[in-house]
Amino acid sequence: MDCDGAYRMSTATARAYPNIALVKYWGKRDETLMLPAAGSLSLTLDAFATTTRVELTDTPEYEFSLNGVAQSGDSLSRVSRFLELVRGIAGSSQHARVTSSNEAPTGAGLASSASGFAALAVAAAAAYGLHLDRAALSRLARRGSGSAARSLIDGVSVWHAGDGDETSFAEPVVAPEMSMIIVTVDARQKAISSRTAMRRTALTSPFYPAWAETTEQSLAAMLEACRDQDFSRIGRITETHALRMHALIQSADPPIRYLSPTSIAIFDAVVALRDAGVEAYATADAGPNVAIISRPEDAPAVAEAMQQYGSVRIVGAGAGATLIDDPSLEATA
Ligand code: 2P0
Repeated sequence: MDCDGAYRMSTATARAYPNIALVKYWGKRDETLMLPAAGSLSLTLDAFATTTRVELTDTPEYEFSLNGVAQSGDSLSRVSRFLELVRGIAGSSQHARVTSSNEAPTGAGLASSASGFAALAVAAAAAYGLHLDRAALSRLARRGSGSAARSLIDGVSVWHAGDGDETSFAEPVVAPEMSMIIVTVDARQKAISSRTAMRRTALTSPFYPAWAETTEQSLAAMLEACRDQDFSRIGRITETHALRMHALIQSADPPIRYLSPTSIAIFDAVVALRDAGVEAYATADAGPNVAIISRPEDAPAVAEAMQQYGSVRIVGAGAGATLIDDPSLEATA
């Protein structure tokens, strides 16, 4: 409280980018603390930003607007639960108004929950007056959405499974320069959220224990490949691990399938590109869109070959979530 008895209003704005995993996160070993079944590794992008402003208020509830639309239901309660956590750490009694805008289509498998909670973690921590280092911000973002832990970090990062809350955060990994060619096959919201699908997979797939174990092996191999600046090995691990994840998801009961016939055609086209001498490797998240990695000099050729499958964008390594000067957020509903 200020001396005049009014609560001091504090506002902060942050920008974060999505990340695309090359070694995937799929499943939690602790849903409350959001600890993953295994570690993962990703590239934070330089496109599809989320910009989020958090203003402390004297209102009786949290408020959340996304792309100019006031949110309610699950979307609001997920943000409110996260803010409750931040407020508790800060020892504050104030609520907050969150105003967010996404450049990527929300829920279309372009990891908007990663950029969303990374930006929210950074802005909320600042608005509530918390001074957290990068690892602590990554841990905080993880509580909102697992993959958000990695969007705190520039470029390639590893999110350690850790042995508890304190050790499960992302940190930078030195890796060769790569481009990512994003092929958007379908920008609509997916039918089954990652969180629901992960839970079903963990509960019902007979392959899940093997997935958790082999993902740690894939991660160790990937870290070695990054250290050796071995793009070909990075690519092979990326594509194999993506297809393993989708095989796992399809083995849930009832089964879940995110890849569409067009997604499969793109995976095949990437193999054909390699046969023709252009080294590219495909991955896909919880949706039909496909992300392809290549050396930067090969990206235009890959993009050209993908035009027939959807809208194509070449992106590169971007910055971890950070505070920015408060812009006027445009309503882009
Ligand atoms: C990843 N995905 O590693 C994997 C690959 C999608 C496929 O992390 O429940 O939105 O909020 O922790 O982070 C998507 O899952 O799930 C995801 P929660 P999240 O990027």
